[in-house]
Amino acid sequence: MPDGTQIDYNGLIPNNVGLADDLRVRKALETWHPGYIDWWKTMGPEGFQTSSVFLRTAVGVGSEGWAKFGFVRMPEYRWGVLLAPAVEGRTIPFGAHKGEPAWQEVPGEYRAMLRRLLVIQGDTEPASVEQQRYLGATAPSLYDMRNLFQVNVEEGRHLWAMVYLLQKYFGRDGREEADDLLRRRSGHQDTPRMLGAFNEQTPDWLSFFMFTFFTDRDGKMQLAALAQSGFDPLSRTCRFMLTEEAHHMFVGETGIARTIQRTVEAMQAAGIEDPYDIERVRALGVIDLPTIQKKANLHFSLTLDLFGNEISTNAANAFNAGLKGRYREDKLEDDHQLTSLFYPVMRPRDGAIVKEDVPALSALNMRLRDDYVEDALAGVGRWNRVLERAGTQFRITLPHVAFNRRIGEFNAIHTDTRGNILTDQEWLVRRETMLPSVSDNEFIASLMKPSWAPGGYAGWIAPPRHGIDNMPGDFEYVRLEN
Ligand code: BYC
Ligand code: FE
Ligand code: FE
Repeated sequence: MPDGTQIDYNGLIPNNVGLADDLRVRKALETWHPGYIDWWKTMGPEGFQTSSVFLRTAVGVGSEGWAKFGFVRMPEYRWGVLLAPAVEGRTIPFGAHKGEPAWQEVPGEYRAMLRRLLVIQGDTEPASVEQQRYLGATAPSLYDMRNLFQVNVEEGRHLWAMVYLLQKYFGRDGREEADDLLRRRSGHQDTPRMLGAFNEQTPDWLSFFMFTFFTDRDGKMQLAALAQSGFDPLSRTCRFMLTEEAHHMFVGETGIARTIQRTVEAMQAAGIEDPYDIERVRALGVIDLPTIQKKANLHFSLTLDLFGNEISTNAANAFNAGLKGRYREDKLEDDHQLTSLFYPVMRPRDGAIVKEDVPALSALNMRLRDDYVEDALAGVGRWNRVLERAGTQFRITLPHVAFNRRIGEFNAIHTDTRGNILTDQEWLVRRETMLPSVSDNEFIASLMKPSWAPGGYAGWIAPPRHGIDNMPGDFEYVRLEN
């Protein structure tokens, strides 16, 4: 038996959940496995299935040194089922069952609610792989290509994480949900992925970096809320997923920082001071700062929709049930039941945007979104330090939360990036000054030329400061030939 921190690599599916002795679940997962590999080969990174990629693989689940690096062909990656170690004597941290022992089995009364949360979480993971599948062909370096593939294989593993829970704890309908997770397709007309942002395109590397910065950060927040769950297997699963998630946001944050860096360097070398002198900046082969801002506006607003409605009985029910907590629930000081507390929610009222106190239980999506915005702002601040150091006045900002929204309180109104309400006509006129236009996207696409010499970088992005696993600058992170 594995002791909980060691991973058993002997079977088809690496794991630290004792699959060797759990015949029923092992069978179910081994039956699902070929369909997964088939999905990976057809919907995963296009054109690089036989390349050797310098990837990290988990070797343990403890906080120290859990990964090892080495060359792997992606279809041979050891996707496994990995849970963070159990916490002795853990109790349900919030909701109506607060203080009772954490559940090791699914509480019957909450079965449907829990299954829905697992399926929604599971659905986003393969969706992101599908969205990113063509990006290898335009990678700005082997370093970036490797990071893309690292993110992709780990999102694949996150799918395994949810499929394990479905198959272990939900029997037949869990198996059906697991099959459906391989059947839906990002952006497909008839069988789309479940949440809006996961049906959008990720057509270029600027989008990829924005996606990993903004949308993977929604992953972080949602996983952090689920890591508090009173259903202990979900909590343990999410706690380990969060250790992987940090790298995804690193890829996004540094990707954008390096893009900004390259732009300001090129502007300085050419003596261009006005960041809005877009034609001249673009002629240098770098992405002008206002276009970077527009991409941030787009991905931020798409991601805010993933938090659902600001006022939500689903969220209240999941909290009461002890299934989904708040961000850092265990660090918060209140009754963890929220029966008599209030929380301010922003909403449009009579042509203005106002804050109203509503019962805290019903405002949990809003609260998680607020925590998300704060977390994202810290990263934006680090982008701005690049601009500051370069001596330019330009700053990247996050648009108002009402901007460009499809879900929730603001879906019926248009605003500008500062939250001023616009008429439909004003919106149509100003839209392209705030969101990427067709020609902005065409310009970005024109820069997306592969740069695959070891140590080489496309002209629009600066090299990273450090290699992966301390590798030297000219390290060949992806061996393209088989
Ligand atoms: N699109 O009470 P409401 C990640 C639906 S990202 C379409 O407002 P609730 C990752 C909703 O389903 C993290 N539909 O919402 C990142 C409901 O429909 P039903 C993913 C939407 O349920 C990058 C109705 O509207 N994990 O891991 O409180 C790369 C009213 O619902 C949307 C999770 O999201 C939308 N945007 O909150 C890879 C965690 N929003 O049921 C991976 C699990 C709402 O009435 N999910 N609807 O038919 C949840 O906790 C919640 O379901 C949500 C929505 C936060 C998504
Ligand atoms: Fe994920
Ligand atoms: Fe992620």
